[in-house]
Amino acid sequence: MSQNVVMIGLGYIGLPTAALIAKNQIHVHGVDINQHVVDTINKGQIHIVEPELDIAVSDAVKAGYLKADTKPIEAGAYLIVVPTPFKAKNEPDISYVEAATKAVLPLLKAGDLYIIESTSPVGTTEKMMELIYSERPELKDQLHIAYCPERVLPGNVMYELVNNDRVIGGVDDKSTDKAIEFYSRFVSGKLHRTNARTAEMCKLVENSSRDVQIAFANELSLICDKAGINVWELIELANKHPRVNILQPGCGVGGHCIAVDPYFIVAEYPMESKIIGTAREINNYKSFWCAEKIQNAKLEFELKNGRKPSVALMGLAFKPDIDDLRESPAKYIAQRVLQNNSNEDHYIVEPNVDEHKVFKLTDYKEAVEKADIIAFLVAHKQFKNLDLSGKTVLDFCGVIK
Ligand code: SAJ
Repeated sequence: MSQNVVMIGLGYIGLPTAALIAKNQIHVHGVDINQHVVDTINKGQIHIVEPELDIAVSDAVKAGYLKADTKPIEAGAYLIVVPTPFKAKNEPDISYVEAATKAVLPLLKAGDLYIIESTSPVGTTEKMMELIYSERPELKDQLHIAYCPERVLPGNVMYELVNNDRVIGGVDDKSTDKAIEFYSRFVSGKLHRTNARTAEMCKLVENSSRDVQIAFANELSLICDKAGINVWELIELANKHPRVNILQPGCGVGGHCIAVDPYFIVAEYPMESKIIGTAREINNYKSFWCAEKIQNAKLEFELKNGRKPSVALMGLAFKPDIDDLRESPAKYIAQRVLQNNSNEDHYIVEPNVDEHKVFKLTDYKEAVEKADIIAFLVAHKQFKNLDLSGKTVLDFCGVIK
């Protein structure tokens, strides 16, 4: 197998993976449809926020092992690391995977390795295999085709890419062997072999499992609110049991993975995926419920004090201590609360972001000082130990517990 790798997709996963492969002195030709991304990388710079990625990319480009382009070239291995977004009704859209496959199709030759890393519905790898062999029948059974999901945590990508175990599933044994051989050159975590369908399902199940567990914690928070029980204390006590490990409730589930991947299962197996589907509903409902709670607190305040309150919405990110606001339940809640109330006093706080296109941001200390109602949406470290005396506090994420 030739050493060269073509990486299609230079985003949050593709670029760090490309840099890691290049660090191991394998030539990587990174491909992205966005010319700005290509130019930025070729200058040795990056277009996303991820610790240590800047140095890895700049080193790889300087050493001549990483080059970006808008078109693929001939190589020994092709990695597809593009997004799999949604169509209407929460159905996965594999058109980017398809387009990437079509782009490399004319370049493929016997013995090449073709790997999909993009989160994909079960059966996608086989579908792409059929597409490839229908266009290039002379290559039938001569390619090595596999699926290997990424499972890194944003913010810790450069470490986890190397150290996490990987699940690798080929369309046949030979493909699995070849893919394992490939990853063993830059991954030090264990490489677990399986078939393509199981590997695809494994990624979906990992994130669905977390979603279901968070839904359980969120459901408890709704029950405890009615029952007059402190849910944080309850969970801490229940977790003293050696075989119980309940996660933390929050204002909903965000990010680009856990709030999304379960739908890949539900869309295809709706009758069988009752718990997975309901977990999605509970976690979505939790955000709506938080927004309603804030509205109710405002009305109560007005009835009691004869004036409209000012409100601090604490946090916009999708989880604590990051600057990523995409698919964020806190952002959804802020939007809902501000709807039709824009003339009232709202302080929007996000200490990890300097400026926002839509929201006018306020320093967290100033917001807490000025507001009557403080709603904690994200448990950022800055929010612990603030003086909240005299304030109405809505703690949706366990900042004060
Ligand atoms: N959350 C809670 N309660 C908890 C834990 C998390 O409400 O006890 C919320 C967070 O606030 C956030 C959401 O869940 O809104 C997701 O956060 P996360 O830290 O659980 O996960 P992500 O989305 O940053 O990354 C996940 C990881 N998957 C798992 O932990 C099973 C990561 O390993 C995957 O690589 C990533 O999804 C992905 O790309 O699929």
